[in-house]
Amino acid sequence: MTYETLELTRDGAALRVVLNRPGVLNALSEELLGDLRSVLEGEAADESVRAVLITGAGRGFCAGADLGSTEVGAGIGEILEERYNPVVRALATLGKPVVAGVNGVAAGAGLSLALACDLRLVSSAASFTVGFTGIGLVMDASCSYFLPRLVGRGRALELAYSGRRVGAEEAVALGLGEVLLPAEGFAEAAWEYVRKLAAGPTLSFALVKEQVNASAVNDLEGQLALEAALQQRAAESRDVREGIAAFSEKRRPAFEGR
Ligand code: T3D
Repeated sequence: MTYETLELTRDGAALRVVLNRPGVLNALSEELLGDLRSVLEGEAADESVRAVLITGAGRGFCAGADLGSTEVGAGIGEILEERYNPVVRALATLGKPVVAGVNGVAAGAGLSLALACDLRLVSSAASFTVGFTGIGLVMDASCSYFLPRLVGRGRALELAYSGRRVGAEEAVALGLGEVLLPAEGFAEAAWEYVRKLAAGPTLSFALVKEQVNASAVNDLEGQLALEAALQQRAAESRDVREGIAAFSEKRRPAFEGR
């Protein structure tokens, strides 16, 4: 399927989704959010796709809600439930690695999208701002969930109160992003990173993601029980047999993702 607001590229088992409204730093229109939901629930969910990269066209990653087309006021709660939250749920629960390639500024709900991905590759040209408070709103689209978990309570509040724009190096030091890459060649390096993930043991990755998601709410007993159950499933996979055979034969494993 083709989309007006997104550009999709497939290379083997890797899928790249480019937010494609560069004139407004890829701000989130109703159409873009609908398209993104459709891709996450459709193309990206297909089992032939084993890793997903989400990045932005032009000099921005995503500047949050499109303030040109959105009327912020009564009804915003419904808009969040209908347009934003399904996208966040899909990102956070898709059973494969979902990587944000933060090529430029990530603001407001654009920051939320980046934080809801499994990990963030950060271009040295990127920057991050909580944004919401700059226009008198509160964090939404999962920012209030992921931000304190990634950077800690005090830092989350400092970033939200100040609304300051954090550069790439500080962002990675704070935990807003995980891998810092040079701006020059960023698009290709990010794509290469995700293509490698797509050749990995996808079922194992999916189960690890489930473990990490559950660890946000489980106590130790709950997590130990989950580990035992999920390890049982992983141990019965074809990829485990291949991983162990490759280790014994001193070669690189050829994982199938199941
Ligand atoms: O109903 C709902 O959907 C509610 C949901 C709300 C969730 C939210 O996300 S609230 C937060 C919304 N986002 C913001 O408040 C951020 C607004 N943008 C900025 O603060 C700045 O643009 C940035 C810090 C992101 C980047 O600054 P800079 O100096 O690098 O770029 P710029 O010159 O400000 O922006 C470039 C263009 O993009 C400019 O257009 P122009 O003048 O060249 O024609 C600017 O108007 C446009 N743009 C930037 N952000 C948005 C936008 N257009 C629409 N919506 C935007 N969010």
